[in-house]
Amino acid sequence: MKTNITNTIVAASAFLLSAPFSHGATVALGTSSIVRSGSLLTSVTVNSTTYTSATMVLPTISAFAGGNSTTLLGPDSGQNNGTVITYSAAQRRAFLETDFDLNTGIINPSTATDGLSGTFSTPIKNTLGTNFVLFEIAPTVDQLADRFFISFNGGSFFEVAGTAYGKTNFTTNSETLDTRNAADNGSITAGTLNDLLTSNLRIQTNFIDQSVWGIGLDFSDYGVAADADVSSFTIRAFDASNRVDPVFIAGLIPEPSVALSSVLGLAMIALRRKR
Ligand SMILES: [Ca+2]
Ligand SMILES: [Ca+2]
Ligand SMILES: [Ca+2]
Ligand SMILES: [Ca+2]
Repeated sequence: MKTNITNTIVAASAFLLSAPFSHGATVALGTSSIVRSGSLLTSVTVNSTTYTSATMVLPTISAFAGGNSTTLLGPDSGQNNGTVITYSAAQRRAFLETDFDLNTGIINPSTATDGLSGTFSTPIKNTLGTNFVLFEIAPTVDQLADRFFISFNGGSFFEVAGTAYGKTNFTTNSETLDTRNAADNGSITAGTLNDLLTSNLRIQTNFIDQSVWGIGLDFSDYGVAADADVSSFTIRAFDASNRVDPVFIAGLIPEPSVALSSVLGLAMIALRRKR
């Protein structure tokens, strides 16, 4: 009996000590993990740490190859399918590079190894725990978010499972845009980033109400050494039925308090083990 109680206390202590500092696993970012104002993401909370625009680094998109012609998710313009939309290259880039808007994204990359690549102007250090977040859209009714492959710093590709996401409480109010040929008489698949940024655009579907799902990744699970800097990533579609649709991607800059609490947590665990 005494042993059972002791075991229980030891197990409970280990849980309490490890839970706030847990790391090394993929984190589902659901409703309780985000704060937003309408469609705009205000903060993301991972492992008890809250990240804001001050501590999230959005990527600069460096390469793209579409899996089909529908590769931009824009805010609802209120216009019909087939309407011409004129977005500048900067406006298209903003969908993933600068806005915190869950209604916009660069979607449906191909299965090619340069599907959707980005760089971080400030390298993201692989500190303990989650380092990278991604939000994508999936149909609201009983569908999982898209699984995909990801590589950091040009390393090996790893699968991220569709079951690993959390479902947020946000549903998009967006429209999808098709890239079109120069004569604007047919849709084309954007084979390059330049195609994506400069092709003619028309509304493909004028109302997309899909759930936004979020996931947090720990670089350590993807072949990155502890404390190494990550300056680039590449995402590619899992297959033609699973083409991920990112609406927000960011690297996380640890706040000083995070590093300190992690160190304190490890120190406490070490002390317990010594006893
Ligand atoms: Ca966006
Ligand atoms: Ca990490
Ligand atoms: Ca999707
Ligand atoms: Ca898709």
